[in-house]
Amino acid sequence: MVQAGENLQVRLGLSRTPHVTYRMADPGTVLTEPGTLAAFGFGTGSPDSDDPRWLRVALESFDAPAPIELWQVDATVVCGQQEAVRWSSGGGWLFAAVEVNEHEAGGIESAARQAYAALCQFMGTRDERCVLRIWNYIANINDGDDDAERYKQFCDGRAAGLGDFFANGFPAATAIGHHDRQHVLQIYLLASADAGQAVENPRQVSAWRYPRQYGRTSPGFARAMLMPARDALAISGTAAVVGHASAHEGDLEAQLNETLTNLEALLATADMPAGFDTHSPLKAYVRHPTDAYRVREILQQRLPGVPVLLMHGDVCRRELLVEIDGWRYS
Ligand code: 3EB
Repeated sequence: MVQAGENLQVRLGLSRTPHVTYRMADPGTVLTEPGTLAAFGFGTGSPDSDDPRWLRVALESFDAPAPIELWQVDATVVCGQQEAVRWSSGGGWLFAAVEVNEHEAGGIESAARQAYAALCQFMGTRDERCVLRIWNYIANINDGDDDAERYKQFCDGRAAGLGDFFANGFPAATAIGHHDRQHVLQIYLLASADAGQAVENPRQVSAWRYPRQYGRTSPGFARAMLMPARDALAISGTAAVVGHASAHEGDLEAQLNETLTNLEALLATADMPAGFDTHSPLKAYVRHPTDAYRVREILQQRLPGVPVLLMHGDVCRRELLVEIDGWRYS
């Protein structure tokens, strides 16, 4: 039987958002399941695979063993590699990933420029033109001071590589640091043949309007992206930023509370139901491993039953101790 919702989506030609879940499994198993668009392992201990849909993210998880993250669509998936870009597509959805070794590129700024230029060039060959969501994982993101901080160099290179690619609006994004000794910049995205709707947080200054004190090049990202079929909200990396300022310096619990308030503001702005549920996977990036237990405890209490993957990750502002991103399905 065809449900009303599916029927509507068929009529409008908008495909249902990929189903994102965490699961204890091997890449070999999940990659043979029909409809697997992408699968992610976390940490240097996670398995490797040559399949273009598999990405081993350099961030370590505090969950041991860590589950795999799975993106699944209701369609046949094809995949391949085109120069530096690994990709897969199905049902109007596109996954694309690029990894650039900083050493070979000549530093973080040129790695970011090369990576984004490669992604833009690849996107020009595709029908799935609408980039809805991007993830950026960067080694030692806070090394260097002021304008020389690596995150700021990354922002410069990203903007240079993109040119005017996002002139019509930025996708939702995450940019998080890790401590892998190999400095490989990892970037991956989800795109669609159909446009989504960017969502800003009324409690926050839009990132592309951040004042000069946060860097020469404002980060280009939307706070969240409503998916084309309006069946899910992709939530950008969200931290204790109010206005443009970092709030509650040095206070983990207050930062986490402020972050949760920001997440609720995004849901309300997007007309999504309040709160998170058992189908809405989140990630919490925690700067100090010694804070992981406390973050888990608070999130279990505040978001009962919600799948939260706890990651060791550095937020791009040194004073921020925790950041959350993820999905809210309606
Ligand atoms: C913030 O609110 C935190 O540079 O792409 C969050 C999400 C942050 C994405 C990015 C940065 C980015 O400003 C930092």
